[in-house]
Amino acid sequence: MTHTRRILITSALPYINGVKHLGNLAGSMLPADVYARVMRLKGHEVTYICATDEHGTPAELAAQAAGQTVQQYCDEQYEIQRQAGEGFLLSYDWFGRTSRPANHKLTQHFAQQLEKNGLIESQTSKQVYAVDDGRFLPDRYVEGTCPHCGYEKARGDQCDNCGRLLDPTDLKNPYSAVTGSRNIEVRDTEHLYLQQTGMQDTIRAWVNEKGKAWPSLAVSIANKWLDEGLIARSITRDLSWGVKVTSADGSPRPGFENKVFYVWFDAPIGYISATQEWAEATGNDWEKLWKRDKGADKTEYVQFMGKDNVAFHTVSFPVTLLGSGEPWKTVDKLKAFNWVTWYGGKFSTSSKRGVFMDQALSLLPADYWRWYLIANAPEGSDAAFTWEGFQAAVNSDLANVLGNFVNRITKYCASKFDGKIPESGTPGEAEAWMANELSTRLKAIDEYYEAMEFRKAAAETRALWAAGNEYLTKAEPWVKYKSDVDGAAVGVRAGINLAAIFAIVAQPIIPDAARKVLDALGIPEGNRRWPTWNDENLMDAMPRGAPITPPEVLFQKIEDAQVAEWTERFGGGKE
Ligand code: B3M
Ligand code: ZN
Repeated sequence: MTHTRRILITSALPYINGVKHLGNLAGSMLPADVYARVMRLKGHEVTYICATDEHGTPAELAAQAAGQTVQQYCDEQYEIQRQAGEGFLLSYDWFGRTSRPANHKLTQHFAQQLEKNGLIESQTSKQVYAVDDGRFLPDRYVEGTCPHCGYEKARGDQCDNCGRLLDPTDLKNPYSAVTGSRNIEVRDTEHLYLQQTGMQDTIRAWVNEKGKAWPSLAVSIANKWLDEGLIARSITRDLSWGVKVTSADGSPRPGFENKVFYVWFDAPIGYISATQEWAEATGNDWEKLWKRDKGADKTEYVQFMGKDNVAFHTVSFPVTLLGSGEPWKTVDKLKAFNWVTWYGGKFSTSSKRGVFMDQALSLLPADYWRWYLIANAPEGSDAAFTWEGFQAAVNSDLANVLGNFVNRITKYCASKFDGKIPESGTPGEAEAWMANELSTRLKAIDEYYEAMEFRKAAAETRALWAAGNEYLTKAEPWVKYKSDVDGAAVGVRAGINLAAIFAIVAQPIIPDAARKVLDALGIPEGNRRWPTWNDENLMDAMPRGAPITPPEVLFQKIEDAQVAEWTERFGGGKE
Protein backbone atom coordinates (compact mmCIF):
# COMPACT_ATOMS: atom_id res chain seq x y z
CA MET A 1 0.00 0.00 0.00
CA THR A 2 1.32 3.41 -0.94
CA HIS A 3 0.56 6.06 1.62
CA THR A 4 -2.27 8.48 1.16
CA ARG A 5 -1.15 12.05 0.56
CA ARG A 6 -3.28 15.03 1.53
CA ILE A 7 -3.15 17.42 -1.40
CA LEU A 8 -4.54 20.94 -1.62
CA ILE A 9 -4.79 22.27 -5.16
CA THR A 10 -5.66 25.80 -6.22
CA SER A 11 -5.76 27.37 -9.65
CA ALA A 12 -5.44 31.13 -10.10
CA LEU A 13 -8.79 32.75 -9.44
CA PRO A 14 -10.37 33.89 -12.71
CA TYR A 15 -11.39 37.52 -12.78
CA ILE A 16 -15.11 38.03 -12.68
CA ASN A 17 -15.19 40.28 -15.76
CA GLY A 18 -16.50 37.88 -18.37
CA VAL A 19 -16.16 34.24 -19.39
CA LYS A 20 -12.56 33.14 -19.79
CA HIS A 21 -11.06 32.18 -23.13
CA LEU A 22 -9.39 28.88 -23.89
CA GLY A 23 -5.97 30.36 -23.10
CA ASN A 24 -6.97 31.17 -19.52
CA LEU A 25 -8.45 27.71 -19.14
CA ALA A 26 -5.33 25.97 -20.48
CA GLY A 27 -2.96 27.94 -18.26
CA SER A 28 -4.47 27.25 -14.87
CA MET A 29 -7.88 25.64 -14.29
CA LEU A 30 -7.62 22.77 -16.77
CA PRO A 31 -4.18 21.41 -15.82
CA ALA A 32 -5.13 21.82 -12.15
CA ASP A 33 -8.22 19.72 -12.83
CA VAL A 34 -6.22 17.03 -14.64
CA TYR A 35 -3.75 16.91 -11.77
CA ALA A 36 -6.57 16.72 -9.22
CA ARG A 37 -8.16 13.84 -11.13
CA VAL A 38 -4.89 11.90 -11.35
CA MET A 39 -4.27 12.29 -7.64
CA ARG A 40 -7.82 11.24 -6.77
CA LEU A 41 -7.49 8.16 -9.00
CA LYS A 42 -4.32 7.32 -7.13
CA GLY A 43 -6.34 7.29 -3.94
CA HIS A 44 -4.99 10.50 -2.42
CA GLU A 45 -7.06 12.95 -0.40
CA VAL A 46 -7.50 15.84 -2.80
CA THR A 47 -9.17 19.21 -2.27
CA TYR A 48 -9.29 21.36 -5.38
CA ILE A 49 -10.35 24.93 -4.66
CA CYS A 50 -11.05 27.80 -7.02
CA ALA A 51 -13.17 30.97 -6.92
CA THR A 52 -13.97 34.07 -8.88
CA ASP A 53 -11.78 37.09 -8.18
CA GLU A 54 -14.42 39.79 -7.88
CA HIS A 55 -12.88 42.99 -6.63
CA GLY A 56 -10.86 45.70 -8.26
CA THR A 57 -11.34 48.08 -11.11
CA PRO A 58 -11.98 45.48 -13.86
CA ALA A 59 -15.19 44.38 -12.11
CA GLU A 60 -16.37 47.94 -11.57
CA LEU A 61 -15.61 48.98 -15.12
CA ALA A 62 -17.28 45.95 -16.63
CA ALA A 63 -20.37 46.43 -14.47
CA GLN A 64 -20.56 50.03 -15.54
CA ALA A 65 -20.27 49.04 -19.20
CA ALA A 66 -23.05 46.49 -18.68
CA GLY A 67 -25.27 49.08 -16.96
CA GLN A 68 -25.50 47.02 -13.78
CA THR A 69 -24.57 47.46 -10.15
CA VAL A 70 -21.31 45.72 -9.38
CA GLN A 71 -23.14 43.26 -7.14
CA GLN A 72 -25.67 42.34 -9.86
CA TYR A 73 -22.91 42.06 -12.42
CA CYS A 74 -20.80 39.80 -10.20
CA ASP A 75 -23.75 37.59 -9.24
CA GLU A 76 -24.57 37.05 -12.88
CA GLN A 77 -21.01 36.52 -14.05
CA TYR A 78 -20.25 34.17 -11.19
CA GLU A 79 -23.11 31.94 -12.27
CA ILE A 80 -21.92 32.02 -15.89
CA GLN A 81 -18.37 31.12 -14.94
CA ARG A 82 -19.54 28.40 -12.58
CA GLN A 83 -21.55 26.83 -15.38
CA ALA A 84 -18.71 27.12 -17.88
CA GLY A 85 -16.46 25.31 -15.39
CA GLU A 86 -19.06 22.60 -14.94
CA GLY A 87 -19.43 22.28 -18.71
CA PHE A 88 -15.68 21.79 -19.01
CA LEU A 89 -15.87 19.10 -16.33
CA LEU A 90 -13.61 21.01 -13.96
CA SER A 91 -13.82 18.94 -10.80
CA TYR A 92 -13.56 21.70 -8.22
CA ASP A 93 -14.35 20.61 -4.71
CA TRP A 94 -15.42 24.20 -4.29
CA PHE A 95 -15.83 27.20 -6.55
CA GLY A 96 -16.16 30.18 -4.26
CA ARG A 97 -16.23 33.96 -4.53
CA THR A 98 -13.83 36.51 -3.09
CA SER A 99 -16.77 38.86 -2.52
CA ARG A 100 -18.25 36.57 0.12
CA PRO A 101 -18.13 37.46 3.83
CA ALA A 102 -15.50 34.83 4.65
CA ASN A 103 -12.99 36.59 2.43
CA HIS A 104 -13.80 40.05 3.77
CA LYS A 105 -13.33 38.84 7.32
CA LEU A 106 -10.09 37.02 6.63
CA THR A 107 -8.63 39.90 4.60
CA GLN A 108 -9.34 42.29 7.47
CA HIS A 109 -7.79 39.79 9.84
CA PHE A 110 -4.57 39.61 7.84
CA ALA A 111 -4.36 43.39 7.67
CA GLN A 112 -4.73 43.57 11.47
CA GLN A 113 -2.01 40.98 11.99
CA LEU A 114 0.37 42.69 9.59
CA GLU A 115 -0.20 46.03 11.25
CA LYS A 116 0.31 44.52 14.69
CA ASN A 117 3.66 43.23 13.43
CA GLY A 118 4.68 46.66 12.22
CA LEU A 119 4.35 45.76 8.55
CA ILE A 120 1.59 48.19 7.65
CA GLU A 121 1.92 51.94 7.68
CA SER A 122 -0.38 54.69 6.57
CA GLN A 123 1.15 57.16 4.13
CA THR A 124 -0.06 60.05 2.07
CA SER A 125 0.70 59.77 -1.59
CA LYS A 126 -0.09 61.41 -4.86
CA GLN A 127 -2.84 59.82 -6.91
CA VAL A 128 -4.45 60.64 -10.19
CA TYR A 129 -7.73 62.52 -9.65
CA ALA A 130 -10.29 63.20 -12.38
CA VAL A 131 -11.79 66.58 -11.63
CA ASP A 132 -14.85 66.16 -13.90
CA ASP A 133 -15.52 62.61 -12.70
CA GLY A 134 -15.13 63.76 -9.10
CA ARG A 135 -13.04 60.77 -8.11
CA PHE A 136 -9.60 59.25 -7.85
CA LEU A 137 -8.61 56.99 -10.71
CA PRO A 138 -6.77 53.96 -9.39
CA ASP A 139 -5.21 51.24 -11.58
CA ARG A 140 -7.23 50.63 -14.71
CA TYR A 141 -9.44 53.65 -14.21
CA VAL A 142 -6.73 55.69 -15.81
CA GLU A 143 -5.02 55.14 -19.14
CA GLY A 144 -2.30 57.00 -20.95
CA THR A 145 1.10 56.72 -22.58
CA CYS A 146 3.59 54.21 -21.17
CA PRO A 147 6.73 55.99 -19.91
CA HIS A 148 8.83 52.97 -20.90
CA CYS A 149 7.71 52.05 -24.40
CA GLY A 150 5.46 54.89 -25.51
CA TYR A 151 2.40 52.69 -25.98
CA GLU A 152 -0.57 55.07 -25.92
CA LYS A 153 -3.18 52.87 -24.27
CA ALA A 154 -1.23 51.70 -21.24
CA ARG A 155 -3.35 51.09 -18.15
CA GLY A 156 -2.58 52.67 -14.80
CA ASP A 157 -1.43 49.38 -13.28
CA GLN A 158 0.36 47.78 -16.20
CA CYS A 159 1.39 48.35 -19.79
CA ASP A 160 -0.08 45.69 -22.05
CA ASN A 161 2.54 46.39 -24.65
CA CYS A 162 5.80 46.03 -22.70
CA GLY A 163 4.36 44.22 -19.66
CA ARG A 164 5.88 46.64 -17.11
CA LEU A 165 3.97 47.22 -13.89
CA LEU A 166 3.04 50.87 -13.56
CA ASP A 167 1.76 53.34 -11.06
CA PRO A 168 -1.07 55.56 -12.37
CA THR A 169 1.05 58.66 -11.83
CA ASP A 170 3.74 57.24 -14.16
CA LEU A 171 1.49 57.62 -17.20
CA LYS A 172 2.07 60.43 -19.64
CA ASN A 173 -1.01 62.22 -21.05
CA PRO A 174 -3.39 60.45 -18.67
CA TYR A 175 -7.13 60.29 -19.26
CA SER A 176 -10.05 58.75 -17.40
CA ALA A 177 -10.91 55.25 -18.64
CA VAL A 178 -14.47 55.90 -17.46
CA THR A 179 -15.33 59.16 -19.19
CA GLY A 180 -12.29 59.87 -21.33
CA SER A 181 -11.85 63.19 -19.49
CA ARG A 182 -8.36 64.66 -19.67
CA ASN A 183 -9.07 67.09 -16.86
CA ILE A 184 -6.69 65.25 -14.57
CA GLU A 185 -4.84 66.38 -11.47
CA VAL A 186 -2.56 64.70 -9.03
CA ARG A 187 -3.94 64.97 -5.48
CA ASP A 188 -2.93 63.73 -2.06
CA THR A 189 -4.67 60.67 -0.65
CA GLU A 190 -3.92 58.46 2.32
CA HIS A 191 -3.30 54.73 1.89
CA LEU A 192 -2.05 51.72 3.78
CA TYR A 193 1.34 50.45 2.69
CA LEU A 194 2.61 46.94 3.22
CA GLN A 195 6.24 47.32 4.29
CA GLN A 196 7.61 44.50 2.19
CA THR A 197 11.14 45.77 2.72
CA GLY A 198 11.05 44.34 6.21
CA MET A 199 10.22 40.94 4.80
CA GLN A 200 12.98 40.80 2.18
CA ASP A 201 15.23 38.37 4.08
CA THR A 202 12.37 36.19 5.24
CA ILE A 203 11.03 35.85 1.70
CA ARG A 204 14.50 35.24 0.26
CA ALA A 205 15.07 32.40 2.73
CA TRP A 206 11.63 31.03 2.05
CA VAL A 207 12.16 31.07 -1.75
CA ASN A 208 15.55 29.40 -1.35
CA GLU A 209 13.96 26.61 0.60
CA LYS A 210 10.58 26.17 -1.09
CA GLY A 211 11.81 27.04 -4.57
CA LYS A 212 13.68 23.74 -4.74
CA ALA A 213 10.37 22.15 -5.67
CA TRP A 214 9.35 24.83 -8.18
CA PRO A 215 10.14 24.98 -11.87
CA SER A 216 12.99 27.31 -12.81
CA LEU A 217 10.56 29.79 -14.43
CA ALA A 218 8.92 30.44 -11.04
CA VAL A 219 12.19 30.65 -9.11
CA SER A 220 13.71 33.10 -11.56
CA ILE A 221 10.66 35.36 -11.47
CA ALA A 222 10.74 35.39 -7.65
CA ASN A 223 14.48 36.09 -7.58
CA LYS A 224 14.16 38.88 -10.09
CA TRP A 225 11.77 40.67 -7.75
CA LEU A 226 13.93 39.99 -4.72
CA ASP A 227 17.05 41.18 -6.54
CA GLU A 228 15.34 44.42 -7.47
CA GLY A 229 14.50 44.75 -3.78
CA LEU A 230 11.05 44.60 -2.24
CA ILE A 231 9.42 47.96 -1.76
CA ALA A 232 6.49 49.19 0.28
CA ARG A 233 3.32 48.48 -1.67
CA SER A 234 0.04 50.24 -1.24
CA ILE A 235 -2.71 47.79 -0.38
CA THR A 236 -5.71 50.10 -0.38
CA ARG A 237 -7.52 51.96 -3.15
CA ASP A 238 -9.99 54.82 -3.52
CA LEU A 239 -12.89 52.62 -4.56
CA SER A 240 -16.19 51.55 -3.06
CA TRP A 241 -16.41 47.93 -4.25
CA GLY A 242 -14.17 45.62 -2.29
CA VAL A 243 -13.15 44.70 1.25
CA LYS A 244 -13.64 47.61 3.62
CA VAL A 245 -10.73 48.88 5.65
CA THR A 246 -11.41 48.41 9.36
CA SER A 247 -9.88 49.23 12.72
CA ALA A 248 -8.90 46.58 15.23
CA ASP A 249 -12.43 46.51 16.70
CA GLY A 250 -13.97 45.92 13.26
CA SER A 251 -15.41 49.40 12.88
CA PRO A 252 -14.67 51.48 9.76
CA ARG A 253 -11.17 52.89 9.93
CA PRO A 254 -11.29 56.70 10.20
CA GLY A 255 -10.14 58.34 7.01
CA PHE A 256 -10.66 55.11 5.03
CA GLU A 257 -14.45 55.16 4.78
CA ASN A 258 -14.32 55.49 1.00
CA LYS A 259 -11.47 53.06 0.46
CA VAL A 260 -11.12 49.33 0.11
CA PHE A 261 -8.25 46.87 0.01
CA TYR A 262 -6.44 46.44 -3.29
CA VAL A 263 -7.71 43.43 -5.23
CA TRP A 264 -4.33 41.71 -5.30
CA PHE A 265 -4.23 41.91 -1.49
CA ASP A 266 -7.54 40.11 -0.98
CA ALA A 267 -7.56 37.78 -4.02
CA PRO A 268 -4.97 35.20 -2.87
CA ILE A 269 -6.52 35.24 0.59
CA GLY A 270 -9.51 33.97 -1.37
CA TYR A 271 -7.78 30.59 -1.65
CA ILE A 272 -8.12 30.25 2.11
CA SER A 273 -11.56 31.80 2.46
CA ALA A 274 -12.93 29.64 -0.37
CA THR A 275 -11.58 26.62 1.49
CA GLN A 276 -13.42 27.89 4.55
CA GLU A 277 -16.61 28.20 2.49
CA TRP A 278 -16.12 24.61 1.33
CA ALA A 279 -15.55 23.36 4.88
CA GLU A 280 -18.59 25.21 6.14
CA ALA A 281 -20.83 23.86 3.38
CA THR A 282 -19.63 20.27 3.48
CA GLY A 283 -18.71 19.75 7.11
CA ASN A 284 -15.02 19.40 6.31
CA ASP A 285 -11.99 20.71 8.17
CA TRP A 286 -10.18 23.60 6.47
CA GLU A 287 -7.50 24.03 9.09
CA LYS A 288 -5.72 20.79 8.25
CA LEU A 289 -5.19 22.31 4.81
CA TRP A 290 -4.14 25.79 5.86
CA LYS A 291 -2.85 25.83 9.44
CA ARG A 292 0.55 24.25 9.96
CA ASP A 293 -0.18 23.59 13.61
CA LYS A 294 -3.48 21.89 12.75
CA GLY A 295 -2.17 19.31 10.30
CA ALA A 296 -1.26 21.41 7.28
CA ASP A 297 2.41 20.62 7.77
CA LYS A 298 1.38 17.26 6.34
CA THR A 299 -0.52 18.80 3.44
CA GLU A 300 1.05 19.20 -0.01
CA TYR A 301 -0.07 22.50 -1.44
CA VAL A 302 0.08 22.82 -5.24
CA GLN A 303 -0.69 26.05 -7.12
CA PHE A 304 -1.42 26.46 -10.84
CA MET A 305 -1.20 29.79 -12.64
CA GLY A 306 -0.13 31.76 -15.70
CA LYS A 307 3.37 33.25 -15.62
CA ASP A 308 2.07 36.80 -15.09
CA ASN A 309 0.71 35.71 -11.71
CA VAL A 310 3.93 34.15 -10.41
CA ALA A 311 5.34 37.20 -8.63
CA PHE A 312 2.13 37.65 -6.67
CA HIS A 313 2.29 34.03 -5.52
CA THR A 314 6.01 33.77 -4.79
CA VAL A 315 6.51 37.16 -3.19
CA SER A 316 3.40 39.24 -2.37
CA PHE A 317 1.11 36.54 -1.00
CA PRO A 318 3.93 34.94 1.02
CA VAL A 319 4.60 38.38 2.56
CA THR A 320 0.98 38.39 3.75
CA LEU A 321 1.12 34.82 5.07
CA LEU A 322 4.54 34.92 6.71
CA GLY A 323 4.20 38.52 7.84
CA SER A 324 1.08 37.65 9.81
CA GLY A 325 3.25 35.75 12.26
CA GLU A 326 0.67 32.97 12.27
CA PRO A 327 1.40 29.40 11.16
CA TRP A 328 -0.18 29.56 7.71
CA LYS A 329 0.56 26.98 5.04
CA THR A 330 2.53 28.24 2.04
CA VAL A 331 2.83 26.76 -1.44
CA ASP A 332 4.91 23.62 -1.90
CA LYS A 333 4.72 22.99 -5.64
CA LEU A 334 4.02 25.69 -8.13
CA LYS A 335 3.20 25.11 -11.77
CA ALA A 336 3.35 28.13 -14.04
CA PHE A 337 2.33 28.31 -17.68
CA ASN A 338 3.18 30.46 -20.65
CA TRP A 339 0.42 31.72 -22.92
CA VAL A 340 -1.85 29.98 -25.33
CA THR A 341 -1.97 32.36 -28.26
CA TRP A 342 -4.50 32.63 -31.03
CA TYR A 343 -2.43 31.86 -34.10
CA GLY A 344 0.55 33.48 -32.41
CA GLY A 345 -1.41 36.63 -31.48
CA LYS A 346 -3.70 37.71 -28.70
CA PHE A 347 -7.16 36.41 -27.96
CA SER A 348 -9.49 39.37 -28.32
CA THR A 349 -13.23 39.57 -27.96
CA SER A 350 -13.57 42.91 -29.64
CA SER A 351 -11.72 41.89 -32.79
CA LYS A 352 -13.35 38.45 -32.95
CA ARG A 353 -10.20 36.48 -32.36
CA GLY A 354 -10.41 33.39 -30.23
CA VAL A 355 -12.90 31.11 -28.59
CA PHE A 356 -14.29 31.58 -25.12
CA MET A 357 -15.24 28.74 -22.80
CA ASP A 358 -18.99 28.98 -23.30
CA GLN A 359 -18.69 29.25 -27.09
CA ALA A 360 -16.36 26.27 -27.25
CA LEU A 361 -18.93 24.05 -25.55
CA SER A 362 -21.58 25.07 -28.03
CA LEU A 363 -19.38 23.65 -30.82
CA LEU A 364 -18.05 20.41 -29.37
CA PRO A 365 -18.01 18.44 -26.11
CA ALA A 366 -15.50 19.37 -23.40
CA ASP A 367 -13.27 16.33 -23.98
CA TYR A 368 -12.27 17.47 -27.46
CA TRP A 369 -10.96 20.80 -26.14
CA ARG A 370 -9.48 19.30 -23.02
CA TRP A 371 -7.43 16.87 -25.04
CA TYR A 372 -6.09 19.44 -27.45
CA LEU A 373 -5.30 21.99 -24.77
CA ILE A 374 -3.48 19.53 -22.52
CA ALA A 375 -1.62 17.86 -25.41
CA ASN A 376 -0.46 21.37 -26.39
CA ALA A 377 -0.08 22.83 -22.92
CA PRO A 378 2.01 26.04 -23.01
CA GLU A 379 4.74 24.60 -20.82
CA GLY A 380 8.17 25.21 -22.35
CA SER A 381 7.00 28.18 -24.38
CA ASP A 382 3.84 29.81 -25.64
CA ALA A 383 1.58 27.50 -27.65
CA ALA A 384 -0.61 28.63 -30.52
CA PHE A 385 -4.20 27.54 -30.85
CA THR A 386 -5.04 26.86 -34.48
CA TRP A 387 -8.18 25.31 -35.90
CA GLU A 388 -6.00 23.09 -38.08
CA GLY A 389 -4.03 21.83 -35.08
CA PHE A 390 -7.25 21.26 -33.16
CA GLN A 391 -8.77 19.33 -36.06
CA ALA A 392 -5.65 17.19 -36.45
CA ALA A 393 -5.48 16.36 -32.73
CA VAL A 394 -9.13 15.39 -32.54
CA ASN A 395 -9.22 13.42 -35.77
CA SER A 396 -5.93 11.67 -35.32
CA ASP A 397 -5.38 11.17 -31.58
CA LEU A 398 -8.94 10.83 -30.40
CA ALA A 399 -10.90 9.48 -33.37
CA ASN A 400 -8.27 7.41 -35.18
CA VAL A 401 -5.94 6.24 -32.46
CA LEU A 402 -8.15 5.81 -29.38
CA GLY A 403 -11.67 5.75 -30.83
CA ASN A 404 -10.77 3.37 -33.58
CA PHE A 405 -9.02 0.96 -31.24
CA VAL A 406 -11.94 0.74 -28.86
CA ASN A 407 -14.43 0.52 -31.66
CA ARG A 408 -12.60 -2.21 -33.59
CA ILE A 409 -11.97 -4.51 -30.67
CA THR A 410 -15.32 -4.18 -28.92
CA LYS A 411 -17.27 -4.66 -32.17
CA TYR A 412 -15.21 -7.69 -33.05
CA CYS A 413 -15.72 -9.16 -29.59
CA ALA A 414 -19.45 -8.58 -29.95
CA SER A 415 -19.70 -10.16 -33.38
CA LYS A 416 -17.35 -13.14 -33.02
CA PHE A 417 -17.28 -13.89 -29.32
CA ASP A 418 -20.85 -13.18 -28.39
CA GLY A 419 -19.88 -9.99 -26.56
CA LYS A 420 -18.05 -11.90 -23.85
CA ILE A 421 -14.39 -11.64 -22.97
CA PRO A 422 -12.91 -14.80 -24.55
CA GLU A 423 -11.57 -17.38 -22.11
CA SER A 424 -9.34 -19.63 -24.20
CA GLY A 425 -5.86 -19.35 -25.70
CA THR A 426 -2.35 -18.79 -24.41
CA PRO A 427 -0.45 -15.47 -24.67
CA GLY A 428 2.54 -15.44 -27.01
CA GLU A 429 5.15 -13.09 -28.40
CA ALA A 430 2.82 -10.25 -29.38
CA GLU A 431 1.30 -10.21 -25.89
CA ALA A 432 4.75 -10.16 -24.30
CA TRP A 433 5.65 -7.18 -26.47
CA MET A 434 2.48 -5.38 -25.48
CA ALA A 435 2.88 -6.18 -21.79
CA ASN A 436 6.29 -4.58 -21.94
CA GLU A 437 4.95 -1.49 -23.73
CA LEU A 438 2.28 -1.24 -21.11
CA SER A 439 4.56 -1.36 -18.11
CA THR A 440 7.10 1.10 -19.57
CA ARG A 441 4.54 3.60 -20.79
CA LEU A 442 2.26 3.49 -17.75
CA LYS A 443 5.28 4.17 -15.58
CA ALA A 444 6.28 7.08 -17.80
CA ILE A 445 2.75 8.54 -17.78
CA ASP A 446 2.67 8.33 -14.02
CA GLU A 447 6.06 10.00 -13.69
CA TYR A 448 5.08 12.82 -16.03
CA TYR A 449 1.96 13.53 -14.02
CA GLU A 450 3.92 13.49 -10.77
CA ALA A 451 6.29 16.00 -12.35
CA MET A 452 3.31 18.00 -13.68
CA GLU A 453 4.57 17.65 -17.25
CA PHE A 454 1.18 17.65 -18.90
CA ARG A 455 2.22 17.80 -22.52
CA LYS A 456 4.49 14.80 -22.06
CA ALA A 457 1.85 12.91 -20.09
CA ALA A 458 -0.59 13.40 -22.98
CA ALA A 459 2.00 12.42 -25.60
CA GLU A 460 2.82 9.26 -23.68
CA THR A 461 -0.88 8.46 -23.27
CA ARG A 462 -1.29 8.76 -27.01
CA ALA A 463 1.80 6.61 -27.57
CA LEU A 464 0.25 3.94 -25.38
CA TRP A 465 -2.96 3.98 -27.41
CA ALA A 466 -0.88 3.79 -30.60
CA ALA A 467 0.99 0.79 -29.20
CA GLY A 468 -2.39 -0.87 -28.75
CA ASN A 469 -3.11 -0.47 -32.44
CA GLU A 470 0.31 -1.84 -33.25
CA TYR A 471 -0.40 -4.79 -31.01
CA LEU A 472 -3.59 -5.57 -32.88
CA THR A 473 -1.65 -5.44 -36.13
CA LYS A 474 0.83 -7.95 -34.71
CA ALA A 475 -1.75 -10.20 -33.05
CA GLU A 476 -4.18 -10.11 -36.02
CA PRO A 477 -7.11 -11.79 -34.26
CA TRP A 478 -9.28 -11.28 -37.39
CA VAL A 479 -6.81 -13.18 -39.54
CA LYS A 480 -6.17 -15.88 -36.97
CA TYR A 481 -9.86 -16.47 -36.40
CA LYS A 482 -10.19 -18.43 -39.63
CA SER A 483 -7.69 -21.11 -38.65
CA ASP A 484 -6.99 -20.61 -34.94
CA VAL A 485 -9.91 -19.46 -32.82
CA ASP A 486 -7.92 -19.78 -29.57
CA GLY A 487 -5.21 -17.58 -31.04
CA ALA A 488 -7.82 -14.99 -31.98
CA ALA A 489 -9.35 -15.31 -28.50
CA VAL A 490 -6.08 -14.24 -26.85
CA GLY A 491 -5.90 -11.14 -29.07
CA VAL A 492 -9.47 -10.15 -28.30
CA ARG A 493 -9.06 -10.74 -24.58
CA ALA A 494 -5.89 -8.67 -24.51
CA GLY A 495 -7.56 -6.03 -26.69
CA ILE A 496 -10.54 -5.61 -24.37
CA ASN A 497 -8.26 -5.35 -21.35
CA LEU A 498 -6.22 -2.77 -23.19
CA ALA A 499 -9.33 -0.75 -24.03
CA ALA A 500 -10.10 -0.68 -20.31
CA ILE A 501 -6.61 0.45 -19.34
CA PHE A 502 -6.53 3.05 -22.11
CA ALA A 503 -9.77 4.50 -20.80
CA ILE A 504 -8.58 4.39 -17.20
CA VAL A 505 -5.46 6.42 -17.94
CA ALA A 506 -7.48 8.75 -20.17
CA GLN A 507 -9.86 9.70 -17.35
CA PRO A 508 -7.93 12.77 -16.17
CA ILE A 509 -7.90 14.41 -19.59
CA ILE A 510 -11.06 13.13 -21.29
CA PRO A 511 -13.28 12.08 -18.39
CA ASP A 512 -16.50 11.86 -20.35
CA ALA A 513 -15.31 9.61 -23.18
CA ALA A 514 -13.38 7.50 -20.70
CA ARG A 515 -16.52 6.97 -18.66
CA LYS A 516 -18.43 5.85 -21.75
CA VAL A 517 -15.82 3.20 -22.50
CA LEU A 518 -15.60 1.99 -18.91
CA ASP A 519 -19.41 1.81 -18.65
CA ALA A 520 -19.62 -0.15 -21.90
CA LEU A 521 -16.97 -2.57 -20.63
CA GLY A 522 -18.88 -3.02 -17.39
CA ILE A 523 -15.99 -1.88 -15.18
CA PRO A 524 -17.34 -1.02 -11.73
CA GLU A 525 -16.50 2.44 -10.31
CA GLY A 526 -14.22 0.93 -7.71
CA ASN A 527 -12.02 -0.64 -10.39
CA ARG A 528 -11.32 2.55 -12.28
CA ARG A 529 -8.41 3.61 -10.12
CA TRP A 530 -5.00 4.48 -11.48
CA PRO A 531 -3.25 1.32 -12.75
CA THR A 532 0.13 0.31 -11.39
CA TRP A 533 2.58 -0.53 -14.13
CA ASN A 534 4.12 -3.46 -12.33
CA ASP A 535 0.95 -5.51 -12.27
CA GLU A 536 1.66 -8.60 -14.37
CA ASN A 537 -2.02 -9.24 -14.82
CA LEU A 538 -2.86 -6.03 -16.64
CA MET A 539 -3.43 -7.98 -19.85
CA ASP A 540 -5.86 -10.22 -18.04
CA ALA A 541 -7.36 -7.91 -15.46
CA MET A 542 -11.01 -8.21 -16.41
CA PRO A 543 -12.86 -11.39 -15.57
CA ARG A 544 -12.87 -13.83 -18.48
CA GLY A 545 -16.34 -14.50 -19.79
CA ALA A 546 -17.66 -11.11 -18.60
CA PRO A 547 -20.09 -9.42 -21.01
CA ILE A 548 -19.18 -6.16 -22.74
CA THR A 549 -20.97 -3.89 -25.20
CA PRO A 550 -19.38 -1.67 -27.84
CA PRO A 551 -19.74 1.97 -26.73
CA GLU A 552 -21.47 4.51 -28.96
CA VAL A 553 -19.15 6.34 -31.35
CA LEU A 554 -16.70 8.11 -29.05
CA PHE A 555 -15.49 11.00 -31.20
CA GLN A 556 -16.87 12.61 -34.34
CA LYS A 557 -14.22 13.76 -36.75
CA ILE A 558 -14.00 17.48 -37.44
CA GLU A 559 -14.76 18.17 -41.10
CA ASP A 560 -12.91 20.72 -43.22
CA ALA A 561 -16.23 22.52 -43.70
CA GLN A 562 -16.50 23.00 -39.92
CA VAL A 563 -12.98 24.39 -39.75
CA ALA A 564 -13.85 26.84 -42.50
CA GLU A 565 -17.04 27.91 -40.74
CA TRP A 566 -15.37 28.37 -37.34
CA THR A 567 -12.46 30.26 -38.86
CA GLU A 568 -14.98 32.64 -40.35
CA ARG A 569 -16.84 33.02 -37.08
CA PHE A 570 -14.04 33.16 -34.52
CA GLY A 571 -11.08 34.26 -36.60
CA GLY A 572 -8.15 32.28 -37.87
CA GLY A 573 -4.70 32.73 -39.29
CA LYS A 574 -5.47 35.76 -41.41
CA GLU A 575 -6.57 38.90 -39.66
N1 B3M B 1 -7.51 37.12 -11.10
C1 B3M B 1 -5.41 37.50 -12.31
C2 B3M B 1 -5.68 36.81 -13.57
O1 B3M B 1 -6.79 36.38 -13.84
C3 B3M B 1 -6.09 37.04 -11.10
C4 B3M B 1 -5.53 35.86 -10.42
C5 B3M B 1 -5.75 35.93 -8.97
S1 B3M B 1 -5.06 34.59 -8.19
C6 B3M B 1 -5.20 34.91 -6.56
O2 B3M B 1 -4.71 36.72 -14.31
ZN1 ZN C 1 5.03 49.97 -22.11
